[in-house]
Amino acid sequence: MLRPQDTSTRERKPLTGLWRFALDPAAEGRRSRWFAGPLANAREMAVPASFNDIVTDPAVRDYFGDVWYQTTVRVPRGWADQRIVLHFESATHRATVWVNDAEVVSHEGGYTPFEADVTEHVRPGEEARVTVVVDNTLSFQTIPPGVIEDTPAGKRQRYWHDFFNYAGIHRPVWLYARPAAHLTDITVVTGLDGATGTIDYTTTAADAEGADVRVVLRDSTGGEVATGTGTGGRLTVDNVHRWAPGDGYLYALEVQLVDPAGTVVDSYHQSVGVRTVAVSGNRFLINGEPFHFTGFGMHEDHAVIGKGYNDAHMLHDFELLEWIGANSLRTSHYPYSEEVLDYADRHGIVVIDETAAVGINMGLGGGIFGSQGYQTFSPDTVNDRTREVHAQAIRELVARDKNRPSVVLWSIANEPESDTEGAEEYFRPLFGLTRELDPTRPVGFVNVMLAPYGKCRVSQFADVLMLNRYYGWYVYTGDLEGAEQAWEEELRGWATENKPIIITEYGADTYPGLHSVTAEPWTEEYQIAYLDMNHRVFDRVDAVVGEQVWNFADFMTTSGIMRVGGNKKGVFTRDRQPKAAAYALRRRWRKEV
Ligand code: BDP
Repeated sequence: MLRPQDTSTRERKPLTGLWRFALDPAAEGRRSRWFAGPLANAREMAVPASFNDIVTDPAVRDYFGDVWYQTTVRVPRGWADQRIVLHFESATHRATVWVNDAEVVSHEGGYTPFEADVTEHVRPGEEARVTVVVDNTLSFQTIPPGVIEDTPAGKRQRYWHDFFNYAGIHRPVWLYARPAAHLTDITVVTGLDGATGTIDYTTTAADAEGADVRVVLRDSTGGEVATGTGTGGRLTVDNVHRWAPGDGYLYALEVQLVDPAGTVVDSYHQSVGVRTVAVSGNRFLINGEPFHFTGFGMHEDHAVIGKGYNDAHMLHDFELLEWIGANSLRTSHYPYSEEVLDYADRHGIVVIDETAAVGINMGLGGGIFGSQGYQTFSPDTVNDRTREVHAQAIRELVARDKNRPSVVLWSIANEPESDTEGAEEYFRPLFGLTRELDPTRPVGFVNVMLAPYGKCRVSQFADVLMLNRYYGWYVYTGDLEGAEQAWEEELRGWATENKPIIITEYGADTYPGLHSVTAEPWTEEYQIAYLDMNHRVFDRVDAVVGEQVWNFADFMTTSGIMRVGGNKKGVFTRDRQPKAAAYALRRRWRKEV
């Protein structure tokens, strides 16, 4: 699927703004055909945004089930003779869409795009009604998983991940026009041979019999540097300007579909960063050079808009990353907006790209978030069907982000149960699938404390070890000396595996403004002392090639005795003010005193 673009042959129109919105607690909307007319008893809702925190009604905030969104769009009159497509960058966690009275598409998974050709259902120059039912329910067969429990007070949604289940239409929606004969996909794989860069491209097209493909590669000033013909081929660039961490240099590949008369019938622009990624022994190499990750696990999370995409927030978060000296981030715990990845591509920020497979671990959830009594892998819980949904999530993530130079590593799950036979069986094929889909990038998953060195049965499949550890927080709380010893001992065990190790989470909840002379947990002083202890350990273990603090900023979670207005492990507060640890990290990462 190619993302909507304005080119010489394509045009797009955003459907963002205020839509009509209604809850459907009795799940009657589909049966009663709510899509067949103006949505009754609707309130206004912003798109993109999570719906949860916009209104004051607790019934909306904690709602699970179907919610309905509706808008009308006037189809540009100039789009006659074009194919007209309706495109969603995401709808969390699943959606079905109608255009006027016709059902046009359904999609499972809250963080990847989907679209439908709606040409037969609209008329250029006229208005069309777009209705979407979004369902945010989580079950054992969804990614992430959850369960609806019957309680004396009614049904409750439980889940095993530590962030609020924000839902809605979180990202832009587009109506766009493309030609009947059109490009459907482009793949680029880059290589380096000394100072020469190579770009292997492949393209696919639809309804394009007899058409040929022409490609033109331009540098950042628009100068032509290479051309090619054919649906696939190799371009070479002498004295190539490499994409590198901190230097997000992009070439622009224009792909043209040309009919037998020589007319360009479709044109699409693919940005290309020429770089290589490899793992060699315990080193992670970008362009053949060892790379050390600094940065954070993050969240798409802001006051009021929840997980909704916003240009200003996106830019500001990247400003803070730059300020603090972060060269990388992990899209914990789901694929982030494409706009975020675009920025990372343009600015040389290195990305660990993660699926939404978080919380496949009922042992962990039982301890921390209060949902006990389930076995993780079983025919009634996380099962073969779940794995197929997970596989599809991996396919869609790779399809979406495969051409991005910023993405250097796939993380196919966060903290799943990984010390059991069931886990080994569940994950083996998913690693195989990911490698088959993308042979060019390392693959890993994020290991949890409950499956320490010597116990984990899934890390054998990973190219890179990603570890989340909370020595000095969940264990050895307040005892940084004990934590330091135990942590180093475990890490030295992992180091014997001769793989690069990235510490993908280490962090301590910190209430901004809370201080103590002796470092007490929850104080700003403790957060600094905790990070310092971790850094001493990392600096002593050669295999550690990355440190990503949990978390960039405080974020919203479900309520619970472990959380105070959300998770407070942020180095920045939720409104992006620095805690004292931010300055300490800045000194370490920017090597400034
Ligand atoms: C890990 C999870 C992360 C949590 C974090 C924490 O990967 O999502 O928010 O710990 O407890 O278990 O703060």
